[in-house]
This record gives sequence, structure tokens and C-alpha cells, in this order.
Amino acid sequence: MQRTLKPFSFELLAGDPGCGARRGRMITRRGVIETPVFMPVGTQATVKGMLPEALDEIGAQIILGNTYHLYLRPGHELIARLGGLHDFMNWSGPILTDSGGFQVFSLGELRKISEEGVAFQSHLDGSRHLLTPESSIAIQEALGADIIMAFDECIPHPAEREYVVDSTARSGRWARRCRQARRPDDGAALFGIVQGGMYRDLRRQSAEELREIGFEGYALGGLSVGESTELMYEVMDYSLPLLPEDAPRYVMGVGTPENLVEGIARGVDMFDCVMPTRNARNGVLFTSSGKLSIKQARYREDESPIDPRCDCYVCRHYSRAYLRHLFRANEILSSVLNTHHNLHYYLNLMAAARVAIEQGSFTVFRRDFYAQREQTVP
Ligand code: PRF
Ligand code: ZN
Repeated sequence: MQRTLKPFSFELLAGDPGCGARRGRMITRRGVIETPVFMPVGTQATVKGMLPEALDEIGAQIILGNTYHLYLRPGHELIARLGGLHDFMNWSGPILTDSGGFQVFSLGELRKISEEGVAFQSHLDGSRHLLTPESSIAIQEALGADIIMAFDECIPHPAEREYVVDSTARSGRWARRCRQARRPDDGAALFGIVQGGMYRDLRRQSAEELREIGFEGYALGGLSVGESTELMYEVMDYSLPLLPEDAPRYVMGVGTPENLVEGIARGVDMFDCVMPTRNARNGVLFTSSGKLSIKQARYREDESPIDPRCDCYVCRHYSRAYLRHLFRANEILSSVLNTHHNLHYYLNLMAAARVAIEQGSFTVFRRDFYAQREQTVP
């Protein structure tokens, strides 16, 4: 079966004359991905509240899964026996899995880092495990992901320079081990992850080492970890040019609609974030004029849709008053409808950005985006 798999490729179709924005096309073994792209997060083999066909309908091109969660429950071997993650969850499009290098590090006291890997205790039942670069790759391959990520450490912020030096060097050695552990007959693309904290020279070293090892794509990790927005943009500004022009660039765990627009302007091709899905479940909705909290009393008898400019299923059929009621009544449909709208908003923003880049008008698109929310370009 693996012999029929298509190789991975990335092609640049257009660049915006006014900034670093790129319009590209990625070909994975399970389909084409037009970039820039936002990847909805499906941590536990489901994008919470979304049927796969609803994801299709709103234009999701690729979703993200998590090594850490699926390894612990229900187990990657079980998923492999049942035909892989795609069949298991009924999503036939491309899947990218994160390596566990972020989730394990969020465990705090429950983990211990060594050269070998990360020993940790399950957040579910306290059982002990060791995740290594080799086992992370084996798990991601068993799941059948189309893009797999190197096992790294996401460094918190702020962090002492000395710690960042050691951690980044170790993530580099781990990246090399991931590259070697990859099964040659597996059709997944492997992406490296640049670390280096908020230190310019360490980001450069990390990027150079990853380029030397060679990956199909490159991610910026260790961003959106508590630093200011300005600092995150600054790190993007100097880190993105360190990556190969002809490979996809992915900023992990980012971000707000503003962050996506700024990332695109700087040449980012891929994003993922729990923000649209998690905020939806908390009643926070994204609109062209900014965020809205549906529980507010001002929406009690508001017959208008969440966003008059949105043409999603929810905005075509439901009022703010109804959505406020569902949220307050703690109804399941509240999460479903809110998630549908928020993901539609994110995916539509990306689709509009792609058109703008093709037309060479991303600068205008960016200015209009901020004007609608009564902000200015940062
Ligand atoms: N590494 C990995 N996954 C991640 C990150 C990282 O640094 C981040 C950083 N925001 C999100 N997800 N492996
Ligand atoms: Zn909508």
C-alpha cells in the first residue's frame, strides 16, 4: 500500500510585492493543501464539536492530531490495528501530528528531561512513560499521519540564556535522531522545529542545524509562550528568513486572527491553534470587527447573526439571542454552533488572504482587516 503513496512537495505560486506573504501549494499523500493554511486542532482524534463533513464544508484542508494524547488513549497500536487515524476518525484529508514535545512539557512536575527523552506521568492515571525522538516518530507513523513533527522541547518564557542554549542544542540532537528514526518506506513528511527562545543567535544556530539535517518543512516552535505580541513578531521577523525559501514554514500554536495576518505578512505558510475551538466553547466568537462574548446581556433580544459579514451556516440560521440562550443553558449545541462559526471565520480569513496574495494586494487586505476592527497595522 505504501508504494502507491505520493511524495511530498511544496511549490511557491506567488509572492506579495509589498511584504513577505507567500501563496503556495503543498502536496501530501492525502491531498493538496493551499497555503497559507490554518489547521483546526483535533487533539483526541476529533475536532471538538465538528463532524468531519462539517469540517469539509467550511473548507478545512488539514487537521492536527496529538501524539501525546493518542499514545495514552486509546493507544497508537490500537489505532493502527483499526486502520490508522484517518479511518478511525473518518477524516480522509491530510493530518499533521504534533510530536508530544509541547504537551509533555506542559505537565510541569510530572516530567523529567534527559538526553534520552522525556520521562513523564500520565495526566490520566499517573502511569509512567518515556517519550523519545524514536518513539515519537514511531507513534506518529503508526497513527498514519501525513506530516509528522520532530520531537523537541518547547522552552517557556522567560528562560535563562544558559537553559535555552542547552535545551536548543538537545532539541537539535533530538531532531537528528528523528530524521534517522523515520521509516524510509513511510510516506509521511517530517518537519523540523526551530527553538532558541527569544535569542536571535540561538534561533539562527537552531535553524542552521535543522537545514543541515534536512527536513521537508520547518516550524518555529517556542512562540506564543507568554512573550509580548511585539516580541513574537520580532522573533518571526528575524527567524523566518533563516529558513529555506522553497519549504513550507509553520508557526506552531499561533494564534489570534491578528497573529495569522502578521504571520502571513512575514512569510508563514501554516498555523494551528486551539483558539477558535476553545474560545467557541467559552462563548467567545470571532467576527470581522473583533471578538464578541455571547453571554453578555446586550445580546438578550438581539436578532442579528454573530457577524453580518459571515456567510456560515450558523450566521445564516441563528440569532445572537438564540446562541446566548444555548450558552447560558449549557446546551451541547452551543459548542457545536459556536465552533462551526469560529472555525469558518478562521478558514475564511485564510482563504481571503490567499486570494489577496494571488492578486498582489495583501498590503491592502491587511490594512482593511485592521480598519474593520478599528485598529491599525502594528
Ligand atoms: N513544539 C511543539 N509543538 C508546539 C510548540 C512547540 O514549540 C508550540 C509553541 N507555541 C505549540 N505547539 N512540538
Ligand atoms: Zn458565521
